[in-house]
Amino acid sequence: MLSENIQNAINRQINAELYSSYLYVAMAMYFESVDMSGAAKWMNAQAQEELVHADKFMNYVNERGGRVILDAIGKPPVEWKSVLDTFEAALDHERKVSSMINDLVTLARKENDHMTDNFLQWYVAEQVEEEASAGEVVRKLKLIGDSGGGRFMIDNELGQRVFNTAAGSGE
Ligand code: OFO
Repeated sequence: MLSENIQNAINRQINAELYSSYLYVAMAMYFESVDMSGAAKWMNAQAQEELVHADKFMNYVNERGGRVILDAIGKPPVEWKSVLDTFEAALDHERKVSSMINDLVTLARKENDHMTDNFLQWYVAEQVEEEASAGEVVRKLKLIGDSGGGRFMIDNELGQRVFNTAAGSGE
């Protein structure tokens, strides 16, 4: 059985994962509006991964006999200044999510909840990937600068990303 504290904290995390998905769909729609369909595809794949993250938490709460309580999802921004600005915002967001996962681990350890601690380790590893993939795009965009040709190339490269259920679920 989950403690009330841990159940509440996981419910907040479920909301954060669903917001992440919503945020990345908003970024995808911004990219569509500036004719960056490859970057939009990258963001849509990321949005689907976030749904897997939320789903894994929901399954875990149910398995432990807890109750998932869904809250309202915040409104994401509509516009960003540039492609680089958007990916920097995605990286910042992932850093915030990593810090939330760290806080959850700290809480699980404080309460001696080894099952939750063990479950959360998947997310600890996943956050390394999340920060690395957004960070890699940020670095490339900084190298390319403002050139139209570079923008075309990176859009093409980002468009190669496909949603991978295995990567999203960690299996
Ligand atoms: Fe769920 O990892 Fe991104 O937010």
